[in-house]
Amino acid sequence: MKTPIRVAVTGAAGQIGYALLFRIASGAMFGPDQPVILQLIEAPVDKALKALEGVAMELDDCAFPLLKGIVQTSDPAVGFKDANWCLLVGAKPRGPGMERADLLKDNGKIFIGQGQIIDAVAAADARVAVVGNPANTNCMIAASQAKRLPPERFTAMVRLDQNRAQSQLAQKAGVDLTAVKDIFIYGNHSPTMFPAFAHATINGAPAAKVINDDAWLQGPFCETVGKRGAAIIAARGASSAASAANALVDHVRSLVTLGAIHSVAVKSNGHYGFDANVWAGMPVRTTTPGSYEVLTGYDLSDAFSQQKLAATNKELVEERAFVADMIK
Ligand code: NAX
Repeated sequence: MKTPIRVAVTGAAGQIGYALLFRIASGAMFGPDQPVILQLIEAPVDKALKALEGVAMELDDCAFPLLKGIVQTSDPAVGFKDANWCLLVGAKPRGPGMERADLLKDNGKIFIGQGQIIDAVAAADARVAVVGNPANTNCMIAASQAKRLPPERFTAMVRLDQNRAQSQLAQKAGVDLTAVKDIFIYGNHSPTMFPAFAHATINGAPAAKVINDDAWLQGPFCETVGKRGAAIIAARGASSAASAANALVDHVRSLVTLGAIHSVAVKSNGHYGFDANVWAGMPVRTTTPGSYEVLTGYDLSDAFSQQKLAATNKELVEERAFVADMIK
């Protein structure tokens, strides 16, 4: 039996948490032979902590053979202690009439604190994956506080957007989902994201040729993927939860699977025209478990791609400017 890995999850009693924890405990994230200890962190609010108790009871009741322990806490120093993976799902939601700058600042405070504590108490090999929105900038903020853990260890999730794009392309082409490959998300997890279809393939042929409808690819396709979250809220009356949890399972699973090629928001080193030090979605290949190299060889020099990349980069730079005084 392998040594259990410690997986810290913030926002554990939230709706994504509820769809996520059972998948981790069942082995979907780290594999069917990897035991886990779940370290569940909630806000110091009675209602949330009470709900967390209920979630932990349900985890017990699943009798998952791989689940070797559950920690419940509102103290991040306890929750992140020795964690190998820190999944930052909890965040403050945008309230009615709240400005984007205020949301960024309120969440900035949370992610500054969590970045510092993770850096201080998590395991030497700790990896961090951020889901709580605005995910890219929250990730940048957390990484900015780390002195021990390198910034490459901090990733934000754009996998839900990749999965959405893959599904849309398959439906449009009338093919099985698995026929669609190499569709990657560039930039921010927001409606400005760019699902770059230029290099996507369908049954090995260029997706643009198979679909043969540039107006759809540049218009409704990009728009549907970018605004899918809002469409789900409009239909369901609540934001994406099961699909978001599933995407986080995919995000981490791909990051621990050697050779996997997938979209992750990572620290930019200027690739694809992104400003250095914003966290932008781009394609990576997993090199060793938890580590990756950015794939820089995709040609996105055409005018449409350049305009999309510039727009999402601009938004990331603006978000960084909103919180610049906090991360000095
Ligand atoms: P919920 O409001 O259901 O749950 C959030 C939970 O986080 C709550 O239980 C709350 O008590 C907890 N929390 C708040 N502050 C905390 C803190 N400082 N420490 C620990 N826990 C804390 O939201 P849910 O639907 O689960 O969504 C969670 C986050 O994911 C939101 O920020 C949401 O916007 C974001 N999303 C990101 C996606 C992505 O693709 N990157 C897609 C789905 C989702 O919208």
